[in-house]
Amino acid sequence: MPPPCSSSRVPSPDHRDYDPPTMVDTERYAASFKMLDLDGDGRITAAEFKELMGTIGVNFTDETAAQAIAMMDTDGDGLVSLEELATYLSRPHVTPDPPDPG
Ligand SMILES: [Ca+2]
Ligand SMILES: [Ca+2]
Repeated sequence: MPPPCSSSRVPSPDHRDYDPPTMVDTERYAASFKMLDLDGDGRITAAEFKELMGTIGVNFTDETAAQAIAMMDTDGDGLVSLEELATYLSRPHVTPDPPDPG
């Protein structure tokens, strides 16, 4: 006995290709990134970070700015991309350590 065909009783869920939801939502952080990326080249440098901090009245030295960049720079090229910024900002944060008086 052949099985009945052309049965449309089972609703077929959408099995279309879609991007896996594991990527960080960079769109969410694009505005913040643009604020930091002063020259608009798509990368935040330590100099840009330092300058931006200066505009809001926070004095960063070259060294502290580089340290801040390094915290976000996951691939180690010394620059922060939108993906890196988004990854950093979307990550759960721990309480930052107080500065070491040295
Ligand atoms: Ca830049
Ligand atoms: Ca990087």
